[in-house]
Amino acid sequence: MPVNGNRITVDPITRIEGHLRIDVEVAGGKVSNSWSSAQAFRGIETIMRGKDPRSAWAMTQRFCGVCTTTHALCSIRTVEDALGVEVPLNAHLLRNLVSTMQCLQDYIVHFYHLTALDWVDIISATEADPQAAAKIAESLADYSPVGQAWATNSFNALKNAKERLVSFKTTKSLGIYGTGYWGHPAMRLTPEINLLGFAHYLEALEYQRKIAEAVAIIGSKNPHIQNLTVGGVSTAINFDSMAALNMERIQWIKKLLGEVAAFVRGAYIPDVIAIGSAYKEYFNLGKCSENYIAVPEVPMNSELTKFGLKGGVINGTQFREIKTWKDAFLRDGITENTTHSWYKNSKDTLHPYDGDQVPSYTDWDENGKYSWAKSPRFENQVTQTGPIAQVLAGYYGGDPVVKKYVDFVAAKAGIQLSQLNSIMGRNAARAIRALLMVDHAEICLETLLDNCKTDQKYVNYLKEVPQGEFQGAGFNEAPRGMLSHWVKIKNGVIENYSAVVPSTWTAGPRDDQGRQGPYEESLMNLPVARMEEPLEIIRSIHSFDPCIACAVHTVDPEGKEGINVRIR
Ligand code: NFE
Repeated sequence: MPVNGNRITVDPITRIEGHLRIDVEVAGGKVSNSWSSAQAFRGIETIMRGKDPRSAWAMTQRFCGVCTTTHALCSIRTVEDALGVEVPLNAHLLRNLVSTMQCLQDYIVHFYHLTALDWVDIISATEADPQAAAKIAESLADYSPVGQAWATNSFNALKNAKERLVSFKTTKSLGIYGTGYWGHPAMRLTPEINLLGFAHYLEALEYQRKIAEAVAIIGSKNPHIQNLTVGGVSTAINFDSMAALNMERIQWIKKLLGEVAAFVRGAYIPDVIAIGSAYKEYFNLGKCSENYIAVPEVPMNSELTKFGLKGGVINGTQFREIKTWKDAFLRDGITENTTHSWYKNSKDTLHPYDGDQVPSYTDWDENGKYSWAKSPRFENQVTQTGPIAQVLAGYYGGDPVVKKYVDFVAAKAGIQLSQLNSIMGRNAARAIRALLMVDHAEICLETLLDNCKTDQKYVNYLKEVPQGEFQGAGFNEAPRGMLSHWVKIKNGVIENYSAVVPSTWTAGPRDDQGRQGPYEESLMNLPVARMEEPLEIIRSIHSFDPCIACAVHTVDPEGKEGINVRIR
């Protein structure tokens, strides 16, 4: 960890997707300045030019190896929007299942495998008493929305987990666990809670795999699903056919989803509340912008007027509902600024339809350009996307189920709604959203089974791309927040393609007015106990679940003439 006087550079931040560099200045034990720099660039949008728009979804899901399905889905919605194609309800329901289950996998992986070890000291867990840990585990039933202790919290399971860990330690086989900040003064859990956390870390590997399997059954492959087509899905639905999505496969998905639902309700939620309660001050640290945006998600009719989850723009506590993806203020309000990003554009601030992005790498310059990510803004405001925005849109929009879950977690953790805007609050909001994903996946599955009794249509196949000029936008609430894709189509092929990605909204650098992006804001005033081991910084950045592979998209680093490169 390079430390230079009062400067810390963390490069790369690990346990994230992609390459992110964070720089901070520390004064009086607290962060006094901060910079977030996306360090990788790559590109797919430029490749899209001249391609058949019906193929865009298959290519754009390669933006990322994590949220592949979200780009596929957003892309296909974009082309359908541009060409005015209506999608049958069954196809929406299958797509919703993919989308909600993908979020579930992402959330489980994030909490247990990407951030848990920022809070759980596994070396301390080797000192735990499994009997005492099992007792604590029983008491965590109170933190579960279904009031049940997690089934495998037994003495034997915890004893096995401890023995496993002790054997890793004594044989010096800690591997990827070898370099954690164990024994750091900011680590505070008892050995018993650390043991519980580690046991669930191991179990979570299995549950994230189960939900990924359910996505693969529908999508034929995961990552990178194969079952989309403009106008619907290519997954034929026939309950009696071995060659289609049949009753056996549906039941298999139902079983996997049920097991994951039990894990989320019985282990994930109680763990987040227990860890959050032990690190209470982290509900007051790491605050960033109080402007939030989330679009409606989980479409429940072909006309795209009915959604399972609400969207909205929130400024402080002021709520404006986004009723549909067509709302003009939504589409008009999004811009991207490149004043501090490595581009030389005709204008620093552009609407996503007007891509004009020329890469211009000039090294890291804290007063000038220092990131490949751009700075998206909504109505010229620094705005956050992500689980907090998603949950607040439901809360302020009056969704009783969202309110019930938020109130439950807030009451158990002893926090106010406003404290979701914090390091621990981001982890809590993500867990709340996982509960919603479970519910909506179950609702979509039941609705599909019901609808299929009388309607087995799953595609309005688009045989040809019409001639003429079209443009359209697609939206998706991805695990990390609002994703939008933008396309211009001319004479049957793509003229321009653009993606404004959740992690870009939060990871972006300062804008033309010098306003920091959300990652940067979240680091300001954060206490740092040890300059050489800046665990607090990692905790804050991890709470956003960064995906920098998504956040930066470009191609042709040499910037050859005639090729426009744009990065999101
Ligand atoms: Ni690459 Fe993603 C999500 C999208 S990026 S993981 O969630 O879209 O923020």
